[in-house]
Amino acid sequence: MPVAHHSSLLRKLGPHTLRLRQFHLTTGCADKSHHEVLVLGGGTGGITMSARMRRKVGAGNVAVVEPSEQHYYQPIWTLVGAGAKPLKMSGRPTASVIPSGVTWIKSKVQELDPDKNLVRTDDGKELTYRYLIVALGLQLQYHKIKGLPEGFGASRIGSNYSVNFVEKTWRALQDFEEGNAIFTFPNTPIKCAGAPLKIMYLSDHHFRKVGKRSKANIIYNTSLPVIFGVKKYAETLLEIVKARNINVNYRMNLIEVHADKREAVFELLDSPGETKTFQYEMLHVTPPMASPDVVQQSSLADAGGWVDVNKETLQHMKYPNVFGIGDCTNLPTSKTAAAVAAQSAILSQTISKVMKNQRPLSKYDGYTSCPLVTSYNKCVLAEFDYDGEPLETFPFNQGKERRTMFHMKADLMPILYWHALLRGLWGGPAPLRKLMHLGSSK
Ligand code: FAD
Ligand code: UQ1
Repeated sequence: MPVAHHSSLLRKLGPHTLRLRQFHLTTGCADKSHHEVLVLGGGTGGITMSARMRRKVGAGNVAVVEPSEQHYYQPIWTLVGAGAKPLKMSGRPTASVIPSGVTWIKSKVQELDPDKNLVRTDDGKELTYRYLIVALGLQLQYHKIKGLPEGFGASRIGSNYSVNFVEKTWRALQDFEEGNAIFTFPNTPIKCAGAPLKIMYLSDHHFRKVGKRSKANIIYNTSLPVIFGVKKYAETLLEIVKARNINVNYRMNLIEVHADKREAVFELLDSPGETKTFQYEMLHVTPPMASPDVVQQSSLADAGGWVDVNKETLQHMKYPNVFGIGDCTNLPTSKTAAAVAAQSAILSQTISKVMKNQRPLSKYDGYTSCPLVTSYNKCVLAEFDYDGEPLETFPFNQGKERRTMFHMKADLMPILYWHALLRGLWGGPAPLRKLMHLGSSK
């Protein structure tokens, strides 16, 4: 019987029958399953931890919840936006990165109920677990800027942060004729805080390569009071800005885009109520970001909405069988894949101890890294810890622009990502650093 006929018949039969039918649907169709280890999110942190947990408890005891058919290596989008790599090299089918034998639950997490060790999905599944690893990443909030995301339908505007808009950055760079090239940094925590700068430096180099640099006024409008949070690298980045005649404006936050008129409106964060409007020939938008709604609405969140974990062990502050990794957590370090790598090694050790009813011992030091691409062949490899102290892998000064570091970022890192990190075989460069600095305290 067609559904429409079926429901009109039920309506005729009255409210009692309707209630019965609802009861039947919710009880009869509830799809329940239990997993020893349940991983939420199949991005960098989720796949990495699935691989590590598979080794620990066996593939049959691990499941990962991820709605997307494609898994993306996001760090390469910096080079895609600059036309140096094709977008297609950033994605692989999720099915191909799920560790073999691990269950892929192709659904979206809708509700977290850690008091009942329960997760609900948008398609009505109820998943219970013994141990939960939350790796849900963060949400991009283009909609918080008036005129976006619909403004991306126009030309001369792009954003390396989204698979949908990253190729528009390269289009805008190619279409550039004369005027302001504006790069923004929002008033929220973001992933890879160097990425808004990298595309600016690459644009400068691109304009020089095609002979248009004299026609471009490059402007970096950032909500922050500094160019980069770590002094050592900020000094280098400021020298480059000066040498290449780039204008940096601090405490400016993009709030509105009139894509039809090519106008960008910024609020002046230190003069409440005041705004400044810029005409642009090209605009690169870094959107505001926040923890996923499903995390914010749960008892796993801290006051800021992020998963509230112990800074050293990554164990949840309230629920000892829950753990967090990556961008969705409140770990006070820069949100990067490099940080996820270091966190994954620590979290594995934490979970091993918790599974044996012992106290976790290993301590995450906040290691994170940002390969600050400064041109089509140079890079400053920033590496630092919770205190913003440099924690460099190589035995040379990484505060300098280097060709070797560019090739590491562009050619070596993707291999390390797909073949080592996602297989749970790369826990960050700490062992390499110790080897390279034999005899020193780092
Ligand atoms: P993600 O990898 O984003 O994964 C989150 C996953 O959760 C996604 O697969 C998503 O589909 C899924 N998800 C979301 N909501 C739900 C839900 N409700 N239910 C189920 N699943 C859900 N890092 C570096 O180390 N070096 C770099 O040079 C670098 N450059 C970058 C440049 C750019 C332009 C960008 C965008 C990022 C860059 N990063 C870089 C950052 C890096 O990509 C992230 O920090 C890293 O991917 C974080 O991993 P994650 O697992 O926390 O989140
Ligand atoms: C890293 O481990 C990592 O994760 C795989 C990245 O993401 C792509 C990075 O960008 C960097 C720089 C590291 C750190 C690795 C080394 C060898 C310094």
